[in-house]
Amino acid sequence: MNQLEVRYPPKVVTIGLGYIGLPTAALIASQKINVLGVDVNPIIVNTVNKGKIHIVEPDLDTAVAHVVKNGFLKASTTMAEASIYLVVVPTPFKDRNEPDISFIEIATNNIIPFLKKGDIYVIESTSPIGTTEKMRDLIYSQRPELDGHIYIAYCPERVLPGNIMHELVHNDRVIGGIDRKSTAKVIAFYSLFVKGKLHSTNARTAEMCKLVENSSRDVQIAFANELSLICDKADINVWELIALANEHPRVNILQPGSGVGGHCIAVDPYFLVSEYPLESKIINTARQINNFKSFWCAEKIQSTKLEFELKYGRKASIAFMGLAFKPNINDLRESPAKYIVQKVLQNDNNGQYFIVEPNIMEHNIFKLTNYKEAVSLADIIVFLVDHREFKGIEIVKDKVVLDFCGTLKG
Ligand code: SAJ
Repeated sequence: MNQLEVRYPPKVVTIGLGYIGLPTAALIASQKINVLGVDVNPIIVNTVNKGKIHIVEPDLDTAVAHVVKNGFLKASTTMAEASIYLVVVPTPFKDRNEPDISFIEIATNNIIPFLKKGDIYVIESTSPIGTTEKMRDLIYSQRPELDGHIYIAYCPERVLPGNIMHELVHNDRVIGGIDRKSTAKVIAFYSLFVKGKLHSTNARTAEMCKLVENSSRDVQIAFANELSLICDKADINVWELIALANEHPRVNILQPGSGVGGHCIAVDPYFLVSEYPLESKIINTARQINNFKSFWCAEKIQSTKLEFELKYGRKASIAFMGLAFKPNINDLRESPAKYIVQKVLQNDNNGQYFIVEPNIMEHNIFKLTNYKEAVSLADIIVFLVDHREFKGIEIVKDKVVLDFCGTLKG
């Protein structure tokens, strides 16, 4: 039997039952380890205790139903004693894009009274550099007798929404302890449920690694978006250009789109920019370029609409194809497509619009239209998200098409 299971009664508390916390809790529980999932939201807690889920993620429903039924996962709004505590709460922004670690602090303060020698404390939440050390100091300031007797580490998640249940198991992880014994102990714990490699480092490097991974993707997407702006002016097809450039053995340009959205890549780079503004020039510029791309798309739609109206002497109708923050998901958080639709509608709310999002049934603000119907009714068709449903869609010749995400590139 694994040494860890002998030393510690296998009881884990995950604080936060969101997009990462709930799948993580279910995965650990699937190893027949007792897990308590703690969340401030009683609706989420009740949902999980019924074996149901509050988010859309493939395979998560069956995983949660199974472990709740077998008694390995329970949810609660209140903390309980355990041996291993995982903090998986959000880190939102304060004013001026500064990260707000108050949820991590609150979770840690709730854990502190339960801590005992030999326990493990891990932060998974995306965090500014130095957060794990700050929490170590907070813990030891209240419980000095534990100094050097608990294991503290940072272990960021890397999973892609839509493929979380697979990636949680198979992705490599970076684990950074506040000291070597913490790193080793936390690696031993994660090896119970992760099949990917577990790479050891210190807490600060692990924190920065998470921020750098998402900033790197943001910078690369900004390059593609910048090319799309140049190509628009130079009358060059950006999709063909990138495909040709990528034939070079050492070039791998990503795809331009209607901007960068989601709760990670559009957010995490600010954690570096806000703390290291002088040093993070490319990262900051990439954020600006990707934000500008959405603004530019909205402007382009408006000028195209105006041109149409001047040419035909009547109002143009527009089909907005996609609202999600990326293809083939139903998540609208920080979605550039949603921003663009809102911006166009705000500027002219008397127009005729068909808003399409095949991954959701209904929306509380937007009236949704079936995508085939929208394409046949609208004068101007705007592809905002490269959903699989839109591929190969037939568009009659007299329509004006704005393809911001390469749906028609073939
Ligand atoms: N996008 C483009 N062009 C591309 C690729 C993406 O415009 O070529 C856009 C997407 O449409 C979307 C945004 O970028 O609006 C982000 O999408 P994504 O698929 O790149 O990433 P996320 O936000 O779903 O997940 C990212 C992942 N990070 C990296 O790939 C470095 C994931 O592994 C992380 O776990 C996740 O952030 C997170 O939670 O931090």
